[in-house]
Amino acid sequence: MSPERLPRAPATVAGTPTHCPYCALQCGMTVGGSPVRVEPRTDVPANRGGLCQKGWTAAELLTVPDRLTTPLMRAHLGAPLEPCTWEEALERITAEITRLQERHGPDAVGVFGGGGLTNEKAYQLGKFARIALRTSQIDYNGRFCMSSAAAALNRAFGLDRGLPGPITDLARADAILLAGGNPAETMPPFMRHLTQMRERGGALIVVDPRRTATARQADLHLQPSPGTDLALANGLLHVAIEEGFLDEAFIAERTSGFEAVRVSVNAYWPERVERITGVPVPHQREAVRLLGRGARALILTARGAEQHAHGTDTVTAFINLALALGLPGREGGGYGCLTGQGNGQGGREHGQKADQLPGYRRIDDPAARAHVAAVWGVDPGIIPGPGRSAFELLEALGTEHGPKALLLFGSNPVVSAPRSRRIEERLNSLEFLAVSDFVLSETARRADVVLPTTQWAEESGTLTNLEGRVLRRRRAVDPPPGVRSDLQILAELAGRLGAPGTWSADPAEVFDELRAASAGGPADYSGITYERIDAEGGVFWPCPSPDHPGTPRPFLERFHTPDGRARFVPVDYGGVAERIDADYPVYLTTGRVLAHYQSGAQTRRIAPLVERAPEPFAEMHPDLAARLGVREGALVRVSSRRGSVVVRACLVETIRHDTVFIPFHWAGEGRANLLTNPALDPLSRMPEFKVCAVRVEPYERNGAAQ
Ligand SMILES: Nc1nc2c(c(=O)[nH]1)N[C@H]1C(S)=C(S)[C@@H](COP(=O)(O)OP(=O)(O)OC[C@H]3O[C@@H](n4cnc5c(=O)[nH]c(N)nc54)[C@H](O)[C@@H]3O)O[C@H]1N2
Ligand SMILES: Nc1nc2c(c(=O)[nH]1)N[C@H]1C(S)=C(S)[C@@H](COP(=O)(O)OP(=O)(O)OC[C@H]3O[C@@H](n4cnc5c(=O)[nH]c(N)nc54)[C@H](O)[C@@H]3O)O[C@H]1N2
Ligand code: SF4
Ligand SMILES: [Mo]
Repeated sequence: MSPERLPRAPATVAGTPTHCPYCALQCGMTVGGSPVRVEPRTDVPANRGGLCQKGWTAAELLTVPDRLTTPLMRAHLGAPLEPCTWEEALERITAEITRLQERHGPDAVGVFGGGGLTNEKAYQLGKFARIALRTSQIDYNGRFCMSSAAAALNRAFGLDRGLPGPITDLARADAILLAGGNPAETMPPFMRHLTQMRERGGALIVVDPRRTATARQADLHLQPSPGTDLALANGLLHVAIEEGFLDEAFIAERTSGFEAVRVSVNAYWPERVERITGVPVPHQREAVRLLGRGARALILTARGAEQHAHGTDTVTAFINLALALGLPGREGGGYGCLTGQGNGQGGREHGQKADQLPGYRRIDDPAARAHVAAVWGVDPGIIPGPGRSAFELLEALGTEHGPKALLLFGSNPVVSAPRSRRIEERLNSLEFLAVSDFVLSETARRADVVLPTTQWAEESGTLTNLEGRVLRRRRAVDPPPGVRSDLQILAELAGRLGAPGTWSADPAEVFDELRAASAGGPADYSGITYERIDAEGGVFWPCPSPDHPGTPRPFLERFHTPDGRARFVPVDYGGVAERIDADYPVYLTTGRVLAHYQSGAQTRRIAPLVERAPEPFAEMHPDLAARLGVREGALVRVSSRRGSVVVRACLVETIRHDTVFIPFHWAGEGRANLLTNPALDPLSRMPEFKVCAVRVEPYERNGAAQ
């Protein structure tokens, strides 16, 4: 069913204004009625009355038949998960933590969080790890999401903010280049901002190995081979220099380091870039002219360009281009990344990252430690140092020097982590796993204790959307009896563990503490209150005091580096981590479809979404399929050096001949992450989800071709 054909709710659902449970667009919706329904809000700029099919069906998430409403526990290894009381579940967790930490030290317990958690939960989870568990071993799924853009933004601008300004700026742009994003499926209401821009004469350039629904709406589609964006971006800068599009005044006044970049892109002449990327020279020149001709242009990246073993350098190459054209100095222009999860932005600011304290502070900075310790009421000496990044943490589980127990909130790594068979083995080797979730995800299924938690419309808190705007999630319905919020769970466990400090389960109180902890840090929330968010329709961080208006466009006047200048950084293309060869002759890339969200734990439980996208598939070009002897709809086996999957072939003219695409939303034999390559970016520790080498064969059962 298309989103348009879904029944429209009556004009007004009397209910509570809140936001969608899923992606970073955080579309405004009203939740209410009986049975509970959702309806789009028109007062939220991001969606102005629009929702995608996931949003329209979000109310069904509240009543999925297998909703968890009682804690579950396994009596011993191999025993089934069985209902238990909260007292039993929390006591067991406390006992296991105590036992393992006594034997192996504080780092024996790890914590894994998620970018869908509210700011309050993310903050409390980081605090819980550091001073209730005293473990350094905490990280979260955002490492798999925006970490490369975050690392590149910090390096160039000194601050990691998704979009450089309000989303309504997009409609006023003269040109937008979007590298590796497919918002027509991943954030459908976002498209109206791009459409408005085009209606006003602005040009849309999309860079994607597939001619996606987004690329089809573009004025220019560049279709590079996966993993070659860095060479393309360097090439575009080469052309921009050659054709005289540099903003010399901006470069001189607001940046440093351009000379080294100018020299480094000498080697990226258009014909060479065409050979590397497959993007024809005239398309390269056209892209530069569209970007260079207007005053306000934006360069945006999303996961397609970022989820690479050289993701940070790739984003840096696009930032170099934006800086050379002077875009960040113009209102409505600049560089931005599309954040992904509901709280993709806020979730990366308040301390669930391995190297971070709240307010985007560094955990190895003595002044930051002293400030946060004072807010927490502890000695700075008890706060551990930096821990392992997400994939490295998961990979270390159950090993000699790794954590023996894991507490997991808001992620489903059995489906979403790269090389997921290995991660499954690591999870199985743990002495103890506890998962908080509202459904029995593939990861929760493996836990020793499962805690049933409240979900979006049953709780309140704040989330920071892709614009950097802090929004209120409001409680619209009562949670089912028996479930508790993540904040309640953390407060209970902290009490049982004898943790220092105060542990409120009230989001408003936790937010006030977060404000104090973030004060003076790069992501300063201290001037933001629930009341202000309500009155102002959200507040943009940084917002350092109650009378500060918030910061919609943080880079317009100066950058957040010590000298206030943006830094050019020369970057070189070194190829993808795993090249195609005779054994694995095709590139695999992975990503998303409209109907499903992430690991699918939520959306695979909602009938209209399952109906729209029932099973995994491999998109491939008919010419490739013909060479392989594969027919439309036939089963194929796709194998990499790490594993193989069996999925249905879906033949489309819109993909490159050398590439197949498999969405990652499904578990079991069609799990894309059985194939993916966990080669990590040296700076961001992002895995190379977006390209690896595979072999595709017709799937033969009992010797007979299907
Ligand atoms: N329906 C839906 N929406 C979502 C989500 C979801 O799971 N489902 N998840 C949310 C989250 S957390 C995120 S992070 C965002 C992600 O949002 P997007 O980044 O838009 O999503 P993806 O499908 O992962 O990747 C986008 C595109 O990158 C292309 N691509 C693959 N390899 C390359 C490459 O090497 N270079 C370039 N230039 N492009 C490449 C793919 O063909 C794909 O079309 O979506 C959010 N919204
Ligand atoms: N091959 C491939 N793999 C990828 C990607 C890709 O493009 N390709 N993309 C990566 C990206 S960008 C991302 S963001 C990750 C996401 O992948 P995951 O981290 O697995 O994300 P979700 O499926 O959203 O998992 C969230 C889980 O937490 C639960 N949950 C939701 N809200 C809450 C809450 O408030 N509290 C608690 N306790 N639980 C909650 C949900 O029910 C669900 O089970 O996947 C990554 N994996
Ligand atoms: S675009 Fe994102 S926030 Fe908006 S309705 Fe869809 S999933 Fe929800
Ligand atoms: Mo993401």
